[in-house]
Amino acid sequence: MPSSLKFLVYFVTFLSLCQTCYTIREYNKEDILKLREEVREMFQHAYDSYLKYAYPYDELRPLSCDGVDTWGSYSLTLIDALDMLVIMGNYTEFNRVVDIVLERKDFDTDINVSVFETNIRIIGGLLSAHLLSHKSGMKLEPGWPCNGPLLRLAEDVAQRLIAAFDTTTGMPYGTINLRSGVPPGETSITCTAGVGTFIIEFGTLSRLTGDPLYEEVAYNALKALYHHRSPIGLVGNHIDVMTGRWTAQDAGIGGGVDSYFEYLVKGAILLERPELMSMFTEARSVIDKYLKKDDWYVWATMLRGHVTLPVFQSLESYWPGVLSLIGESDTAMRIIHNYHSVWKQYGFTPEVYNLGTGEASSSRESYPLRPELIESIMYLYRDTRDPILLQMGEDILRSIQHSARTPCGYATAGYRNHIKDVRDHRKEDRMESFFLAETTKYLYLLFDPDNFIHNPGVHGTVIDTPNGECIVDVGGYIFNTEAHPIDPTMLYCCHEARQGMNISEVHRVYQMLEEEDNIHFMTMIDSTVKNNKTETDNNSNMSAPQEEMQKDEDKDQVFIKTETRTGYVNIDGTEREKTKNETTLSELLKERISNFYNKSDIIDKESLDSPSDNNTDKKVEVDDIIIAQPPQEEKLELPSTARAKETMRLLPKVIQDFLNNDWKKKPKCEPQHMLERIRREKRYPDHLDVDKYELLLTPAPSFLQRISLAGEFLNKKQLEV
Ligand code: DMJ
Repeated sequence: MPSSLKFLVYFVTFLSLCQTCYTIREYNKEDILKLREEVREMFQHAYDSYLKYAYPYDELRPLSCDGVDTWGSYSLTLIDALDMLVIMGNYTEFNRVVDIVLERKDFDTDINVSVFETNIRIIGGLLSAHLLSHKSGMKLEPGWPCNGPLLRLAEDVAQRLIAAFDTTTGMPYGTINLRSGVPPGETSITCTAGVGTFIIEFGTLSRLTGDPLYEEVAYNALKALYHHRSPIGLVGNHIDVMTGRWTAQDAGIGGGVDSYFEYLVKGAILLERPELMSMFTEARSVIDKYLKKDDWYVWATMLRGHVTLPVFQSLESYWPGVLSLIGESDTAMRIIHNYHSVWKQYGFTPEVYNLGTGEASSSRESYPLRPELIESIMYLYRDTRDPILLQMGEDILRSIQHSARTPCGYATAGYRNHIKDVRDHRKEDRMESFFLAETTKYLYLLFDPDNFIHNPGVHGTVIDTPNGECIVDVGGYIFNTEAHPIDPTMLYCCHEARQGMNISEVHRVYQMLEEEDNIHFMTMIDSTVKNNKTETDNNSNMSAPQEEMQKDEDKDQVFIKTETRTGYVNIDGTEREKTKNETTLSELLKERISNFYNKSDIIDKESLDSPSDNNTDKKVEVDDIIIAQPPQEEKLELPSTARAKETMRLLPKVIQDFLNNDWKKKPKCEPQHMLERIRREKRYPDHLDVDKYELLLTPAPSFLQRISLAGEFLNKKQLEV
């Protein structure tokens, strides 16, 4: 057969196959909105059932019609579902639930929780609700969005998680006790996503509150992962956060790693940190080189790139969505067709699908109502408007309605370790909170083209903030990995706050002042400082800094040192920079002990904290993986000898109490010290591309400007031209 004829035959066969696979339906606006309403009803059914049968437990059990605590006993589903109420325009219910959530003042509970899940679901949910609250007509606190009760609650949770990052590598532990920090004996092994999925929530917190702690700690953890990549540039699945040693060396884009890659891209866009994009671009090129096979992704050894598992995981379906964010929708479309073919085969995507056999892997066949496939479909539809994506969305809607709906909610499809699975759609008694936070949200947004979330930067809202006017709600929302949207422009409303004034903190100080004990405590500190001065005066030993403090007090100002902050907050609500010679309580303490020991055998904690010069850049090679040298252990000697006891007696009562109560019991993580240590050690160098770009800063970067990375981060050379 001549080759031209052969080509024609192939072409006709191909066309007819396409017709068999997809008869593409046409959707007019009415059809699409009808689907949206069906999704609204789906959400409502699950949400009402949760409130009726499960609240205040974390999750609904959709077969038993009751509730169960799963991740932390913090009414997880309610917080995870909050922002969806705003997206659907149900402001009355949103305002009602916010009041319920705010009945709790903090998250002080003696319970061990996953640092990762608490961050993405609780902190993410609270932050998103905080930023969307202006849409619901709710009364906003002065200083919003840099202030507000939901923001304070989110920060309270973050403060409880922060101790997890106090490790030798700066990568966090996987579990924390919300009251007491890292549980004794906690394993130091964490998955990669558990290390690299904080920059969106923590960056948002830092930009809104003005406290750099969160963003720097999250950024440091991301750099740590990058630093520990294998010589060929891949990362593994689990790492020991104390030694930096990889304990699971399979590289892939799915479970255990997924949101690390997602956060490099989204963190770069949200926080305007192009170096994160460079880190992603490098990771992407080795992923394509070693893991990509015919628009599927497999698992391989991180050291050599040898294929270990030729499988597709349902969790991997977020990947085409990430590619669409970086302008690669063509590639993403090819991949999504593959993933959708698995959905068609089973009516769901099984947790693990064997690419070799073309079958769901045995015992990993369930579908726990995951959002990833519909997430990518939503992103791609925004970019391409290809109607086949609407059809894929409708397929997903139909399957879930048909096989997962129960009289009181929606259920995970399939039994693990059982033949009853996605192949016959038997149900399991679980509805994870992400069904309401993510799956229904992405479905709804796919079918709601005019939703405010899709605003392409053509209109915005001007709001007044303590830092002047600010334009918000211009679109370009960045979804955290639990689908909680963050309005990027709001992060720039608190720009001034970032420079110094911390409104949220000032509010907290006022609250503390209202409580008698705290006034008493501050008066004690204040009078202690005064007494000390008198005492030192009597010894004719008054130092210049103390004289300076006297001047401040003459102005009738009470100041306190907040342990996680860098400065002082005056009683009038302003934040005061530490003057050059000002003495802090801890410095005073150190100085007094030092005087007692005649500066001979005083423990200089500063010097213990700093690694010696020649230690800073030391690396050792183990199993071809670069492992950072652990720094010297912090030693904090307590005044236990007779001499030290004598010193103690000389100290003011308030300091004695502090030493007796806190120091002796357990060394607690001091976030400010941790941050200072991270800055001092500079364990991981910044990516070289940090200096390569000049950012275009505008008060309200438009959706198009922000989303198109090429346009947003202009190479310095381009700017010169
Ligand atoms: C969600 O909690 C998040 O999307 C996370 O990144 C991955 N797992 C679930 C959804 O499948």
